Amino acid sequence: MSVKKALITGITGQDGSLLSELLLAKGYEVHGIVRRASTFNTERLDAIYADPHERGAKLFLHYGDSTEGAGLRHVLDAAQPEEIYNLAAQSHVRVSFDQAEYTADVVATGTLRVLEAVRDYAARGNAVRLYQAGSSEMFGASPPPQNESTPFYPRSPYAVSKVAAHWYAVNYREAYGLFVANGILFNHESPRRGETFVTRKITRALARIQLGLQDKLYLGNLDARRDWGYAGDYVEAMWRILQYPEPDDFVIATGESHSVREFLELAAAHCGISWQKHVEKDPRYFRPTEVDYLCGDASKAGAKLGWKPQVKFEALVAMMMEHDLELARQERTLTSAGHHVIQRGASQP
Ligand code: NDP
Ligand code: GDR
Repeated sequence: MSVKKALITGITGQDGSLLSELLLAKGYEVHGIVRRASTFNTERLDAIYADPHERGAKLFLHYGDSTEGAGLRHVLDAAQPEEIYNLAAQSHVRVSFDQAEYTADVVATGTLRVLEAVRDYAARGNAVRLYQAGSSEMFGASPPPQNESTPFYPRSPYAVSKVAAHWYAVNYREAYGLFVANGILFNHESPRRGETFVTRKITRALARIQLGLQDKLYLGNLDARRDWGYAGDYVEAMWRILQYPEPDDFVIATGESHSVREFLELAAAHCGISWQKHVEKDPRYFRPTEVDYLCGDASKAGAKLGWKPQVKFEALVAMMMEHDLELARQERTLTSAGHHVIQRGASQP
């Protein structure tokens, strides 16, 4: 039997790396698109990357960028995938207010470039299925619970771009009969979450405070409510969406919502910190327009895909806290041995 091949854009991100591991474990050959950078940006893939010259390598990386269609077409021809997961994005909501045009280029037009490439690839006789990474941010100001019938009301350039990408995907499905499916995923986190998203920013900082490595944590709006799940469960949902017999759109969520303050309280309790002494508000972390309350209804995914989240909120917070406490312990060991450890991202959004 021939090995199934998948292509992942955004493979170096939180979801891309977790999805790669899932697909490799299922026996897939995995291809990923990586941006050229002057420093290494493949850290999340280190555990699974083998030199392609080695026998039995199953993970292959190709240079490319969502802002360029020609390169994408070359990668499709080289990789010959049956499944494509379009995860590449400038995915930070706050940053999208500062880099609105770039965000639209990568998130909205970037998806259009993938769809155009897939359209031609399919026209050459290739059977292919495409997963488009949609977001609960598309619901924005629409009140909860949000499901597949909830109207979109995006509140940031990022969210507007994701709505455009969603409708491009629906249009290409209807116009050209392509297998294109949208996952509308609510926030999902893990120890691999980027350090400028609020959950990881909190767990990294509290761990360092606990170990005496820093004193303050600057945050924005603590009242926003999010439906936070575990990223490992959500990449499983992406795969299931593409195995479903027809292309369709699915909300993926836990159905439970918590405020940023609740996340902070639980994380602080886990490491025995009184967070009020350390947390200060900084206006630059507030957004010009905020999404106040997200809580998803994933009953369609439950009924049709048999998907349900495995990791509860409390376990997610504990998992991230434990991971970052270990990182902070390692950092303290180095510091006490006289090494200078650079704390990355301290002044980023
Ligand atoms: P990350 O920000 O961790 O990863 C984004 C990925 O996109 C990285 O591999 C990044 O590369 C890549 N990328 C960024 N810009 C470009 C570009 N111009 N060309 C090619 N690749 C690019 O995001 P997540 O893994 O958390 O999310 C995956 C997808 O799911 C994204 O589309 C996101 O918007 C969406 N999403 C995420 C949710 C979440 O809660 N995590 C919820 C709903 C949707 P590099 O490493 O070089 O920066
Ligand atoms: P979000 O995630 O915007 O929901 O987008 P983020 O973790 O950035 O913000 C969640 C909430 O926390 C509030 N907040 C802060 N956020 C950040 N980043 N930094 C802070 O200091 C801070 N203080 C308070 C925010 O205002 C917000 O209300 C994520 C991304 O992964 C998107 O790509 C994805 O589509 C959505 O989740 C679903």
